[in-house]
Order: sequence, then structure tokens, then C-alpha cells
Amino acid sequence: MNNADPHNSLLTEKIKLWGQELGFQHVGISDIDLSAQEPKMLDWLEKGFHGEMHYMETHGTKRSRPAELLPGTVSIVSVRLDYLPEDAKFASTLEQPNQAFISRYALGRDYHKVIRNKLKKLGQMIEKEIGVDNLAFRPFVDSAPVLERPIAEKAGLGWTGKHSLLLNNQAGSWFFLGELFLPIALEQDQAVENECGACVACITTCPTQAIVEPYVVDGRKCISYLTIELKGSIPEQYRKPMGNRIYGCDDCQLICPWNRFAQLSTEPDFAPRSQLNSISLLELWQWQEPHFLKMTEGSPIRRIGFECWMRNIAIALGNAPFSLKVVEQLNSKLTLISDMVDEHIQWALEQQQQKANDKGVDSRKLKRLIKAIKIGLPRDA
Ligand code: B12
Repeated sequence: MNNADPHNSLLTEKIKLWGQELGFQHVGISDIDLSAQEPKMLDWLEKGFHGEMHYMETHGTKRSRPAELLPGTVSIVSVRLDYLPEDAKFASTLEQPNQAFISRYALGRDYHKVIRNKLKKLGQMIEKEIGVDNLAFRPFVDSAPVLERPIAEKAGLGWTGKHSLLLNNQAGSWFFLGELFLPIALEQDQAVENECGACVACITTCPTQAIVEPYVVDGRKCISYLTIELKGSIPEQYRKPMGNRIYGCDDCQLICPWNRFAQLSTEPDFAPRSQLNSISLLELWQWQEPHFLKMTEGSPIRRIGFECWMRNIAIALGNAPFSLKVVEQLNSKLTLISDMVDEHIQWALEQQQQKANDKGVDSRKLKRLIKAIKIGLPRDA
């Protein structure tokens, strides 16, 4: 380290260059002072907005005090990795209720591994440059107690949108964040201006009204939480608004005007796998557990496990237009997976029967239907 240059300007420049060479679209640097965020974070937890994401509360102030997580940390390198795949047409699946909608971020390889590997390389390049063995650096992506969005905001990667995600006026929000904690003083970047203005599109479009005030998401209401984080039964009031969203939700980003400027990902690992950008609900419903594990290998989807996957698809099938095929397929999985999934199948069958009634399905068809659903439904409809 250079005493004449306490902020290591040259090293800072090199880190940014190397970060871009490794494939990150934006590299920024901040200090570790998150004291302005801490009360807001504690307030969010106090209100219970984390629901069953107990990992959000178990680490105390480590999340808002980076040096408690990694002692000696004085600077944080924040990185942005765009994930919007080239074949971006699949948002149209939201209008096709027999197709499955999976969040754009989850179509390719698990981003945790992709970003962590790159950040580790960046740390090793810094180690080599300054000639220190075992430099106390650590890469983080999502899975550690780190306030990633506020850190990236301090590092100038963008501003916090009203949906609570980081937005950039040249890149929208379709990107992941990652950080490299470092025990070295570096030149810091400046935060940028908030450019949301009077726009409230993300707030009004949210299917479950999860953005309870500008910049604050009640996690318990967010479809992303309900389909990915929640392990048990999905509260009934959210099932219809889920539509065909079976893994995460992108509505607050799809509506955001800044995403007109989103850049396509150049990362081959984020290209859609297993045709998950264009696949029918019924096809997914027929996957047995070993097939699910095979098809989601290396994907973030695998993390939710087969039971929650089937729970989510059951709801989407309940939301699909009435069809005998759907009713038969729902029935065929009853008692096979778990009580929790059965309860969602029953709900889906009720939705299907309701739609059959509304459609005035003719008696011959209805007979076949009732035969098909005789194990599954209340008989009063
Ligand atoms: C928990 C979590 C969730 C939860 C809770 C969401 C939330 N808003 O906290 C759930 C499961 C719902 C979720 C959903 C999604 N997530 Co998420 N999630 C996280 C995680 C692990 C922690 C976020 C956190 O700290 N929350 C706690 C609260 C306290 O933080 P907060 O919302 O930022 O709260 C702040 C605001 O309330 C703010 N605030 C309050 N009042 C005011 C007023 C003003 C004026 C301002 C500016 C701010 C402000 O202060 C609080 C404290 O900083 C991060 C990764 C990480 N380790 O940081 C990823 C992360 C935020 N998620 C990410 C993504 C991609 C998503 C989804 C898009 C995935 C999907 N498609 O389904 C959705 C988007 C939903 C949404 N609108 O938030 C990315 C976001 C990238 C980006 N561009 O910003 C992250 C950074 C992961 C990553 N490494 O890339 N997520």
C-alpha cells in the first residue's frame, strides 16, 4: 500500500478495470457506514415484514455493520451483473394462463455461484497486486447478512426505486448485486440522484399490494416471498393474484419505465435452461421429483424443493381456465406428495369447479368432470 496515496487511487482504478474484465457491468466502491440505514432496517424487522425469513433477524446488527461480519473491513466493492436473457419474450407468458411464469432471474444458472466465483477472482487479483498472502477479503452474494442494495447505492450503482430495488438510468433493474469486502482503504464513489419522480407504477401494479409505502416492501405479501421463501401453506387471499407465477414475480420491474434502458445479459450462464421460459403448467405438473431435480440442476429453483414447486403449480392450475384435462391432472397427484400440497390441490379443484359452473358446462361434460374429481371436491357446487 502506498502511504503517499491513502485512498489507493491507482489500485481503485485497477479494481474497476479488472471487475469489468471479469464481466461485471458496473463496479463501485463505498465505505462501510450504514448508520443511516440501520434504523430503517430495524423498523422493517420490527414490523415483521420479513415473515418467516428468520435469517433476516438472526444476525442482529451484522447486516448494517459490515465490520461485525468481517472484522477489519474498511471498503466494499459493489458489482452489478445484468441477467436479462436475450430471449426476453417470455414475459408474454403472463398473458397465457396455461403457461408457467418464472422470474427472469431464475431461468439460467444459479447466480450465487456465477458472481461469487468472479468476485473471488477479483480478490485474488488484488492480493497478487499488493503482494499480500491471505488478504482478509470476502465475496458476498445474497446469502449472507449484507445490506446489498444500500451498499450498492452508496457505491453509485444506482438509486433505490419505490419497489425497493436498485435502479440505474442506463440499465434499469434487471441485475444482481454482489460485494467484495476489503481491509484496504480505497477511493469512494458518490451516490446518484433518485430519478423515480412522481411515478408509482410499481406500487399500483403489484398484484398483492406488497409495496406498502414507497420504498418499503412487506415481504409477507410479495409473490416472490410466497412462492420461494415461504415453506408452508400460501395464505388463500394471495392465491388468485398469483395467477400463473410459479417462481418469483417480476411485475414491479416489468412495469418500470427505467427498464426500457435495461441491457441484455452477456453471461452465457444466464441463458434460459430446460425451456423454462416457455413451458406449460401441465408439462411441469407431470415432472416427478427425480426429474425436477435433474431439470433444475445448477438453477436457483432447486432451492425451494419439489414440495413447494408442486404447491405453486397447483395454485397456477387452479387459476388456469377450466379444462377437464387440468381437473384430471390435479386429481392424479392427490395423496402422492404431502398434506400441504393436497390442500393446494383441493383449492385448485374448487377454482376449476367454480369456473365450470360459471361457464355452464353441459351436463355430459359435467358428469365426466364429477367422476374425475370425486375424491377431490365438496359436492355442493
Ligand atoms: C430478503 C430479500 C427479499 C425479500 C424481501 C424484499 C425486500 N424488499 O427486502 C423478498 C423475498 C420479498 C425478495 C424479493 C425480490 N428480490 Co430480493 N432480496 C432480499 C435480500 C436477501 C435482503 C434484502 C433486505 O435486506 N431486506 C431488508 C429490508 C430492511 O431492506 P429494504 O427493502 O432494502 O428496506 C429498506 C427500505 O425500506 C428503505 N427505506 C425505508 N424508507 C425509505 C425511504 C426512502 C426515501 C428510501 C430511499 C429508502 C427507504 O430502508 C430499508 C433499509 O435499508 C437481498 C440480498 C441482500 N443480502 O441484500 C435480495 C435482493 C434485494 N433481491 C433481489 C431481487 C432480484 C429480488 C426480486 C426481483 C426477485 C424476483 N424476481 O422474484 C424480488 C423483488 C421484490 C421487491 N420489490 O423487493 C436483488 C435486487 C437487485 C436489484 N436490482 O436491486 C437482491 C439485491 C439480491 C441480489 N444479490 O441481487 N427479496
